[in-house]
Amino acid sequence: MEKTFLMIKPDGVQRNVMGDIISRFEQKGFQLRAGKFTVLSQEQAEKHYEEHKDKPFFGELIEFITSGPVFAMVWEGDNIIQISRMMIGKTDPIDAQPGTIRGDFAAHKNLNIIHGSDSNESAVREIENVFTDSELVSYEKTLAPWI
Ligand code: RTP
Ligand code: MG
Repeated sequence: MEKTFLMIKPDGVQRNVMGDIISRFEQKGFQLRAGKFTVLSQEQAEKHYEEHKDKPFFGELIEFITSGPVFAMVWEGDNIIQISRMMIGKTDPIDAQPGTIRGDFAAHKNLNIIHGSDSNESAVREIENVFTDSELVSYEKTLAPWI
């Protein structure tokens, strides 16, 4: 089973859409393994976005992602990385389709509500950056074996 790191960004927290976003992943049939409401440190933020460290928008991105609380989560499910990226929608809300999280809630590229890992390698790095192994909870979903 694949795991991904999803994080409701500071704007998503401020906009009061955390419940709706979590509902979407629950209703899809994915399983929550861990959650942490926290403010990322400078070091965690730089590690999280390390692939963008040479981009001109890096400073602004780090400032934004550390500007307030985020809700960091680990979710699990078949092909969850690809499917959750589809549910999140394109980076720029101009391109994000209605029905996606960014298509429904975001109006600006820098305020796009949620992060989702883009590969298994990123997911492993991003999860380790915020969670310890013992913070990942394993449990059986006994009510819906058909999902
Ligand atoms: P994220 O990592 O936050 O989930 O977003 P993403 O994969 O859809 O997009 P990515 O290319 O990884 O970019 C990370 C975040 O940087 C901001 N960005 N600004 N000014 C710009 O041209 C620019 N490009 C990207 C966005 O807020 C994006 O979510
Ligand atoms: Mg990204």
